[in-house]
Amino acid sequence: MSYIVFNGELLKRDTISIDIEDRGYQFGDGIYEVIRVYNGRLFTWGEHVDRLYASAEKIRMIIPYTKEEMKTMMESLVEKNQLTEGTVYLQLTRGIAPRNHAFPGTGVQAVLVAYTRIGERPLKLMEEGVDALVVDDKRWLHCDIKSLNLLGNVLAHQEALDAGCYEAILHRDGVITEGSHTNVSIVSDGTLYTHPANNLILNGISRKVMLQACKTKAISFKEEAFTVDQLMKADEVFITSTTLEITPVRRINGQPVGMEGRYTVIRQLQEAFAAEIEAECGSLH
Ligand code: DCS
Repeated sequence: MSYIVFNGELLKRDTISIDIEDRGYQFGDGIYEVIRVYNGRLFTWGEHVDRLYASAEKIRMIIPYTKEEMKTMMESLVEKNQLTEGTVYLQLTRGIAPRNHAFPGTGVQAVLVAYTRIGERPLKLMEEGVDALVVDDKRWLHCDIKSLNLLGNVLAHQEALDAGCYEAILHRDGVITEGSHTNVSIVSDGTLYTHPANNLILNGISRKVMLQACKTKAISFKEEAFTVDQLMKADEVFITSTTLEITPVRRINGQPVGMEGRYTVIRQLQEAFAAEIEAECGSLH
Protein backbone atom coordinates (compact mmCIF):
# COMPACT_ATOMS: atom_id res chain seq x y z
CA MET A 1 0.00 0.00 0.00
CA SER A 2 1.43 3.31 -0.99
CA TYR A 3 1.72 6.33 1.26
CA ILE A 4 0.41 9.83 0.71
CA VAL A 5 0.92 13.19 2.37
CA PHE A 6 -2.26 14.47 3.96
CA ASN A 7 -2.13 17.78 5.81
CA GLY A 8 1.48 17.39 6.74
CA GLU A 9 1.36 13.72 7.72
CA LEU A 10 2.57 10.61 5.91
CA LEU A 11 -0.37 8.20 5.92
CA LYS A 12 -1.46 5.09 4.08
CA ARG A 13 -3.56 5.97 1.06
CA ASP A 14 -6.69 4.10 2.16
CA THR A 15 -6.82 5.69 5.60
CA ILE A 16 -8.00 9.15 4.57
CA SER A 17 -11.22 10.55 3.22
CA ILE A 18 -11.99 13.83 1.47
CA ASP A 19 -14.84 15.91 2.84
CA ILE A 20 -17.72 16.59 0.43
CA GLU A 21 -17.43 20.27 1.33
CA ASP A 22 -13.76 20.50 0.45
CA ARG A 23 -13.58 23.61 -1.76
CA GLY A 24 -11.39 21.79 -4.23
CA TYR A 25 -14.11 19.19 -4.68
CA GLN A 26 -16.93 21.72 -4.98
CA PHE A 27 -15.36 24.73 -6.71
CA GLY A 28 -12.02 23.53 -8.04
CA ASP A 29 -10.78 26.16 -5.60
CA GLY A 30 -7.17 25.11 -5.33
CA ILE A 31 -3.78 24.76 -6.97
CA TYR A 32 -1.43 21.91 -7.84
CA GLU A 33 1.99 20.85 -9.12
CA VAL A 34 3.34 17.77 -10.87
CA ILE A 35 7.02 17.15 -10.18
CA ARG A 36 9.22 14.60 -11.95
CA VAL A 37 11.33 12.15 -9.97
CA TYR A 38 14.46 10.68 -11.55
CA ASN A 39 16.67 8.28 -9.59
CA GLY A 40 14.54 8.93 -6.52
CA ARG A 41 15.26 12.67 -6.66
CA LEU A 42 12.90 15.56 -7.30
CA PHE A 43 13.82 17.41 -10.51
CA THR A 44 13.60 21.25 -10.50
CA TRP A 45 11.90 21.24 -7.09
CA GLY A 46 12.87 24.88 -6.45
CA GLU A 47 11.09 26.09 -9.60
CA HIS A 48 7.98 24.03 -8.84
CA VAL A 49 7.67 25.21 -5.25
CA ASP A 50 8.17 28.83 -6.32
CA ARG A 51 5.40 28.48 -8.90
CA LEU A 52 3.14 26.83 -6.29
CA TYR A 53 3.56 29.76 -3.88
CA ALA A 54 3.08 32.23 -6.76
CA SER A 55 -0.18 30.45 -7.72
CA ALA A 56 -1.28 30.57 -4.06
CA GLU A 57 -0.65 34.30 -3.90
CA LYS A 58 -2.59 34.92 -7.11
CA ILE A 59 -5.67 33.15 -5.73
CA ARG A 60 -5.13 34.66 -2.24
CA MET A 61 -4.57 31.30 -0.57
CA ILE A 62 -2.28 30.89 2.41
CA ILE A 63 -0.11 27.78 2.37
CA PRO A 64 0.27 26.69 5.99
CA TYR A 65 3.79 25.30 5.44
CA THR A 66 7.16 26.80 4.58
CA LYS A 67 8.84 25.86 1.30
CA GLU A 68 11.42 23.97 3.35
CA GLU A 69 8.73 21.97 5.19
CA MET A 70 7.08 21.21 1.88
CA LYS A 71 10.36 19.90 0.46
CA THR A 72 10.97 17.67 3.48
CA MET A 73 7.45 16.24 3.17
CA MET A 74 7.81 15.48 -0.55
CA GLU A 75 11.24 13.93 -0.12
CA SER A 76 9.94 11.72 2.71
CA LEU A 77 7.02 10.67 0.53
CA VAL A 78 9.29 9.66 -2.35
CA GLU A 79 11.52 7.76 0.04
CA LYS A 80 8.66 6.04 1.87
CA ASN A 81 7.15 4.85 -1.44
CA GLN A 82 10.61 3.90 -2.73
CA LEU A 83 9.87 5.80 -5.92
CA THR A 84 12.79 5.92 -8.34
CA GLU A 85 11.12 6.91 -11.65
CA GLY A 86 7.80 8.74 -11.67
CA THR A 87 5.98 11.80 -10.47
CA VAL A 88 4.77 13.50 -7.34
CA TYR A 89 1.33 15.09 -7.60
CA LEU A 90 0.53 17.66 -4.95
CA GLN A 91 -2.48 19.86 -4.48
CA LEU A 92 -3.78 22.41 -2.01
CA THR A 93 -7.41 23.41 -1.73
CA ARG A 94 -8.89 26.34 0.17
CA GLY A 95 -10.12 24.02 2.90
CA ILE A 96 -13.41 22.66 4.17
CA ALA A 97 -16.37 24.94 4.88
CA PRO A 98 -20.15 25.05 4.30
CA ARG A 99 -20.65 25.62 0.57
CA ASN A 100 -20.55 29.33 -0.16
CA HIS A 101 -18.68 31.21 -2.87
CA ALA A 102 -17.16 33.56 -0.27
CA PHE A 103 -13.76 32.55 1.09
CA PRO A 104 -14.04 30.67 4.39
CA GLY A 105 -12.86 32.48 7.53
CA THR A 106 -9.21 32.65 8.51
CA GLY A 107 -9.67 29.67 10.87
CA VAL A 108 -10.05 27.32 7.88
CA GLN A 109 -6.74 25.85 6.71
CA ALA A 110 -5.81 24.81 3.19
CA VAL A 111 -5.95 21.03 2.67
CA LEU A 112 -2.75 19.46 1.33
CA VAL A 113 -2.66 16.13 -0.48
CA ALA A 114 0.30 14.60 -2.29
CA TYR A 115 0.93 11.18 -3.74
CA THR A 116 3.35 9.46 -6.08
CA ARG A 117 2.96 7.58 -9.31
CA ILE A 118 5.43 5.28 -11.03
CA GLY A 119 6.29 6.28 -14.61
CA GLU A 120 9.17 5.80 -17.00
CA ARG A 121 10.47 8.51 -19.34
CA PRO A 122 8.34 8.39 -22.54
CA LEU A 123 11.35 7.57 -24.73
CA LYS A 124 9.32 6.23 -27.66
CA LEU A 125 7.20 9.38 -27.88
CA MET A 126 10.28 11.55 -27.50
CA GLU A 127 11.90 9.66 -30.37
CA GLU A 128 8.99 9.33 -32.80
CA GLY A 129 6.81 12.30 -31.95
CA VAL A 130 3.07 12.64 -31.40
CA ASP A 131 0.06 13.87 -33.37
CA ALA A 132 -1.83 17.00 -32.37
CA LEU A 133 -5.10 18.75 -33.13
CA VAL A 134 -5.54 22.53 -33.16
CA VAL A 135 -8.44 23.46 -30.88
CA ASP A 136 -10.02 26.75 -29.76
CA ASP A 137 -8.62 28.01 -26.45
CA LYS A 138 -11.80 28.63 -24.47
CA ARG A 139 -10.18 28.91 -21.06
CA TRP A 140 -10.22 31.87 -18.69
CA LEU A 141 -7.63 34.66 -18.67
CA HIS A 142 -5.49 33.44 -15.77
CA CYS A 143 -3.82 30.44 -17.36
CA ASP A 144 -0.61 31.41 -15.56
CA ILE A 145 -2.17 30.05 -12.35
CA LYS A 146 -1.75 26.29 -11.95
CA SER A 147 -5.34 25.98 -10.84
CA LEU A 148 -7.34 22.80 -10.23
CA ASN A 149 -9.98 24.25 -12.59
CA LEU A 150 -8.98 22.24 -15.65
CA LEU A 151 -12.31 21.84 -17.42
CA GLY A 152 -11.22 23.87 -20.46
CA ASN A 153 -8.05 21.79 -20.69
CA VAL A 154 -9.91 18.51 -20.17
CA LEU A 155 -12.45 19.27 -22.92
CA ALA A 156 -9.74 20.35 -25.37
CA HIS A 157 -7.66 17.27 -24.62
CA GLN A 158 -10.63 14.94 -25.07
CA GLU A 159 -11.42 16.59 -28.42
CA ALA A 160 -7.88 15.77 -29.53
CA LEU A 161 -8.09 12.20 -28.23
CA ASP A 162 -11.43 11.67 -30.02
CA ALA A 163 -9.70 12.74 -33.25
CA GLY A 164 -7.01 10.11 -32.66
CA CYS A 165 -4.43 12.68 -31.51
CA TYR A 166 -2.25 12.83 -28.44
CA GLU A 167 -2.45 16.53 -27.61
CA ALA A 168 -4.60 19.59 -28.31
CA ILE A 169 -2.73 22.69 -29.41
CA LEU A 170 -4.78 25.71 -28.35
CA HIS A 171 -5.27 29.00 -30.19
CA ARG A 172 -6.98 32.28 -29.42
CA ASP A 173 -8.10 34.02 -32.61
CA GLY A 174 -5.50 32.16 -34.66
CA VAL A 175 -2.62 32.76 -32.22
CA ILE A 176 -1.17 29.66 -30.57
CA THR A 177 -1.05 29.81 -26.78
CA GLU A 178 -0.07 26.34 -25.46
CA GLY A 179 -1.18 22.72 -25.33
CA SER A 180 -3.94 21.30 -23.11
CA HIS A 181 -1.25 20.09 -20.70
CA THR A 182 1.99 21.17 -22.40
CA ASN A 183 3.76 24.24 -23.77
CA VAL A 184 4.24 24.47 -27.52
CA SER A 185 7.25 25.78 -29.46
CA ILE A 186 8.22 25.91 -33.12
CA VAL A 187 11.48 26.33 -34.98
CA SER A 188 11.41 28.48 -38.12
CA ASP A 189 14.49 29.43 -40.12
CA GLY A 190 16.75 28.46 -37.22
CA THR A 191 14.91 30.48 -34.56
CA LEU A 192 12.78 28.96 -31.82
CA TYR A 193 9.48 30.68 -31.00
CA THR A 194 7.38 30.13 -27.92
CA HIS A 195 4.49 32.14 -26.46
CA PRO A 196 5.61 34.73 -23.89
CA ALA A 197 5.02 33.74 -20.28
CA ASN A 198 2.04 36.00 -19.63
CA ASN A 199 -1.52 35.35 -18.34
CA LEU A 200 -2.46 33.28 -21.41
CA ILE A 201 -0.17 30.32 -20.70
CA LEU A 202 1.22 28.33 -17.82
CA ASN A 203 4.89 29.20 -17.48
CA GLY A 204 6.08 25.60 -17.74
CA ILE A 205 9.13 24.52 -15.79
CA SER A 206 10.16 22.33 -18.74
CA ARG A 207 9.76 25.40 -20.96
CA LYS A 208 12.25 27.15 -18.67
CA VAL A 209 14.68 24.22 -18.83
CA MET A 210 14.23 24.28 -22.63
CA LEU A 211 15.02 28.02 -22.88
CA GLN A 212 18.12 27.44 -20.77
CA ALA A 213 19.05 24.61 -23.14
CA CYS A 214 18.76 27.08 -26.06
CA LYS A 215 21.43 29.18 -24.38
CA THR A 216 23.67 26.15 -23.76
CA LYS A 217 23.32 25.04 -27.38
CA ALA A 218 23.49 28.58 -28.84
CA ILE A 219 20.04 28.23 -30.43
CA SER A 220 18.41 31.61 -31.04
CA PHE A 221 14.97 31.98 -29.48
CA LYS A 222 12.17 34.48 -29.16
CA GLU A 223 9.43 34.46 -26.55
CA GLU A 224 7.01 35.64 -29.17
CA ALA A 225 3.57 34.31 -30.10
CA PHE A 226 3.08 32.58 -33.47
CA THR A 227 -0.01 31.88 -35.56
CA VAL A 228 -1.68 28.64 -36.65
CA ASP A 229 -0.31 29.35 -40.12
CA GLN A 230 3.28 29.67 -38.80
CA LEU A 231 2.74 26.47 -36.81
CA MET A 232 1.70 24.52 -39.90
CA LYS A 233 4.68 25.85 -41.89
CA ALA A 234 7.31 25.47 -39.16
CA ASP A 235 10.48 23.41 -39.65
CA GLU A 236 10.05 21.74 -36.26
CA VAL A 237 7.21 21.67 -33.75
CA PHE A 238 7.43 20.29 -30.24
CA ILE A 239 5.72 20.23 -26.86
CA THR A 240 7.26 20.37 -23.41
CA SER A 241 6.06 19.24 -19.99
CA THR A 242 7.21 17.62 -16.79
CA THR A 243 6.30 14.16 -18.03
CA LEU A 244 7.00 14.58 -21.77
CA GLU A 245 10.23 16.61 -21.46
CA ILE A 246 10.79 17.64 -25.11
CA THR A 247 8.55 15.69 -27.48
CA PRO A 248 8.28 16.34 -31.23
CA VAL A 249 4.93 16.87 -32.95
CA ARG A 250 4.88 15.03 -36.26
CA ARG A 251 1.35 15.66 -37.57
CA ILE A 252 -1.17 18.39 -36.88
CA ASN A 253 -4.80 18.06 -37.98
CA GLY A 254 -3.68 14.98 -39.93
CA GLN A 255 -1.05 16.91 -41.92
CA PRO A 256 2.67 16.20 -41.55
CA VAL A 257 4.50 19.20 -40.08
CA GLY A 258 8.12 20.21 -40.38
CA MET A 259 10.68 18.19 -42.23
CA GLU A 260 9.30 14.86 -41.12
CA GLY A 261 11.55 13.02 -38.73
CA ARG A 262 14.37 15.55 -39.07
CA TYR A 263 14.27 16.98 -35.61
CA THR A 264 17.62 18.78 -35.68
CA VAL A 265 16.98 21.44 -33.03
CA ILE A 266 14.71 19.13 -31.04
CA ARG A 267 17.49 16.53 -30.72
CA GLN A 268 19.91 19.14 -29.43
CA LEU A 269 17.37 20.35 -26.90
CA GLN A 270 16.60 16.80 -25.76
CA GLU A 271 20.29 16.20 -25.24
CA ALA A 272 20.70 19.38 -23.18
CA PHE A 273 17.54 18.55 -21.20
CA ALA A 274 18.90 15.09 -20.35
CA ALA A 275 22.21 16.66 -19.30
CA GLU A 276 20.29 18.96 -16.95
CA ILE A 277 18.48 15.97 -15.43
CA GLU A 278 21.77 14.14 -14.95
CA ALA A 279 23.38 17.19 -13.36
CA GLU A 280 20.56 17.42 -10.82
CA CYS A 281 19.45 13.82 -10.29
CA GLY A 282 22.32 11.59 -11.39
CA SER A 283 22.84 9.47 -14.47
CA LEU A 284 19.98 8.25 -16.67
CA HIS A 285 20.29 4.68 -17.79
N1 DCS B 1 0.66 24.10 -19.87
C1 DCS B 1 -0.32 23.49 -19.18
C2 DCS B 1 -1.72 23.94 -19.38
C3 DCS B 1 -0.01 22.44 -18.30
O1 DCS B 1 -0.98 21.83 -17.61
C4 DCS B 1 1.35 22.03 -18.15
C5 DCS B 1 1.74 20.92 -17.20
C6 DCS B 1 2.33 22.69 -18.91
C7 DCS B 1 1.95 23.73 -19.74
C8 DCS B 1 3.79 22.32 -18.80
O2 DCS B 1 4.28 22.72 -17.55
P1 DCS B 1 5.50 21.96 -16.84
O3 DCS B 1 6.61 21.99 -17.80
O4 DCS B 1 5.76 22.77 -15.62
O5 DCS B 1 5.04 20.57 -16.55
N2 DCS B 1 0.78 19.97 -16.91
C9 DCS B 1 1.00 19.05 -15.82
C10 DCS B 1 -0.18 18.18 -15.62
O6 DCS B 1 -1.30 18.59 -15.40
N3 DCS B 1 0.19 16.92 -15.73
O7 DCS B 1 1.51 16.79 -16.03
C11 DCS B 1 2.11 18.09 -16.08
